[in-house]
Amino acid sequence: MSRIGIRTVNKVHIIGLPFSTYTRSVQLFCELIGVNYTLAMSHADKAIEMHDKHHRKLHPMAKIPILIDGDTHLCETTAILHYLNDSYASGEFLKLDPIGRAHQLERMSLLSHYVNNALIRDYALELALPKGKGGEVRVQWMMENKSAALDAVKIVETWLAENQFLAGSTWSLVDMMALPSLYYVSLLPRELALLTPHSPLHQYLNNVRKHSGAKKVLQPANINASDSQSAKLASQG
Ligand SMILES: N[C@@H](CCC(=O)N[C@@H](CS)C(=O)NCC(=O)O)C(=O)O
Repeated sequence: MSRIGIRTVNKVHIIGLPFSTYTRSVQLFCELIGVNYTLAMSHADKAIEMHDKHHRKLHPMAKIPILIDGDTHLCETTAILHYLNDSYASGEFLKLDPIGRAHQLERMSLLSHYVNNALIRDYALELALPKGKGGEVRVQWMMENKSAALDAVKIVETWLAENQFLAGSTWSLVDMMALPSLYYVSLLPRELALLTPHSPLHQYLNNVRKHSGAKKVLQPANINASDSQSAKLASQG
């Protein structure tokens, strides 16, 4: 597979919300490869309301993030990360050998289809955007989902038993896909914690946050549950 090589870029625009995990995956990658970006729920200077007509034009399922690069708009985090990697990072963040690459793609797919949902949508998000009556946190619901979330943590811990990063000895797109969710999980209060004190995830998160760009993105979320964009995000999970 040929590498496409580094292009120069003035600035890309990420349509998203700063606390959204997938938005953060794209933001994190831009920070790591030094691509300048803006981030807002807007397109061409027009505000976008979550799920509105404009939003659906850019993403048929009205999800975030969406990347704007000149005339190109692209949705779905995996596709966006691939595009940025090939266009602005010489493809360095995925292996080139077919099996090494396929294993990395396998992990990205496991994360985006199962692991991240078990950790965030079906567990941690409830604390930030509770869906109980009168805005109460559904603790019982979280407890019912806890064993699936713990299984998801174990999957990622197994990967870390092999290497310092999630799919090899250096950063890869797998780390981008996982880090925002794993960071949020590390902030859970003790009574709802998913990580044991000895989890290798603590060391991993400490290591990656030594990178100034990673530290900038991996910060506690500032979520206002009464904000309409956040409420719409919560309503879909
Ligand atoms: N498959 C999408 C998932 C993105 C996603 O679920 N984004 C969440 C925010 S982290 C979202 O847009 N939620 C709003 C909704 O589901 O309506 C991707 O990989 O980008």
